[in-house]
Amino acid sequence: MSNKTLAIIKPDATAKNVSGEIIAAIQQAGFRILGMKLTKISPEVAGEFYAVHKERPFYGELIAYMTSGTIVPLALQKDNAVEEFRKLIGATDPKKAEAGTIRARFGTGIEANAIHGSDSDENALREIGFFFPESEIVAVNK
Ligand code: 3AN
Repeated sequence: MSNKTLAIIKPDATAKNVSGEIIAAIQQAGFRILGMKLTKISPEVAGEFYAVHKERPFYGELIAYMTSGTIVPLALQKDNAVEEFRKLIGATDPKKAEAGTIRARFGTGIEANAIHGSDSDENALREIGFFFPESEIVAVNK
């Protein structure tokens, strides 16, 4: 069980100016921030990040959406981070997400669902390395 996960505050949430509220909810849930940046990515970079979804019907829209505005990737640490974080953000579709979860509070649709969270320990390490290639972040408390 890894203790790290990668989150991305998505363009809908940064556009609504709620990044601070989302970060507060993440910290109140006991996650420690190991890395954080505010950035905008190109279609090439987004395509590489979402390569696992290449065959999905929504891939093109997903890339267009994730490159449409500012995003905030965060490398996070907590025991059982991947599972704990997915509980905190709720279901992919904000309408189906449990009340109080980040997607229920801030998401507006299955695409504009406010936040990304890694779906496995293996992907968490790959995704953290993708946005935070500095070895000390990936290695903290390994
Ligand atoms: P999750 O982010 O909850 O792990 P995935 O891995 O199924 O969800 O999908 C990755 C991202 O692709 C989602 N966060 C969402 O933004 C987008 N997505 C998923 N399903 C759809 C869909 N049916 N239509 C449009 N976008 C979708």
